[in-house]
Amino acid sequence: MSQWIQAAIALGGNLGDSQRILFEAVEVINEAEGVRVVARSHLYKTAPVGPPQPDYLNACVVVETMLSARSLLHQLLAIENQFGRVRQERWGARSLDLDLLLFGDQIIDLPGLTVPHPRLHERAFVLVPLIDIAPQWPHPIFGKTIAQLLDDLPAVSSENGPENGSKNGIEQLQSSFFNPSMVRI
Ligand code: GSY
Repeated sequence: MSQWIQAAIALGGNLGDSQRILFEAVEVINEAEGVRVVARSHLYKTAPVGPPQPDYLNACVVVETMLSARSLLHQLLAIENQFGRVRQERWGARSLDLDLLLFGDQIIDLPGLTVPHPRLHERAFVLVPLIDIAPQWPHPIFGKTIAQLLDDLPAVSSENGPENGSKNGIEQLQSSFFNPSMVRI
């Protein structure tokens, strides 16, 4: 019998109607065969990391899945394409980015599939949403929880933040859809 495994996914976008795209992408993830969304974070406006470009909207979800990590990644890439993923340059603006962050406690290093995501622990725009829904999830390599990884992150200067100068370059948006639902890890 196949086992349900919990996985964490990051969503981001800064081209087009990002709020609508992120909402709909979560719905499509939830409708995928063998995948159900069990927790979703708040929605955040975040300062871009990379070349100058518009602010991003970021969020995270936790899913339970019967798929392998490779199959789940293929589903995420198909959903990115379904939303007409546009990416002008590496690290540049895009309509939808879906990153597989964590897959249970598994460590996977195969061509095209690295889990945990290799930059998960460096990115406030990922850790802040993830902490809404999975603060105690241990990073399988570093052995620290998501909350500890965020604590370890150097504070980002407000000069680099979104226009309003919010803390860590991250502003939580009000949204009735992206209200955090916690999941026990
Ligand atoms: O890696 C995801 C795409 N991306 C982002 C993002 O999602 N949010 C922020 N704030 N900066 C980013 N730079 C890149 S590339």
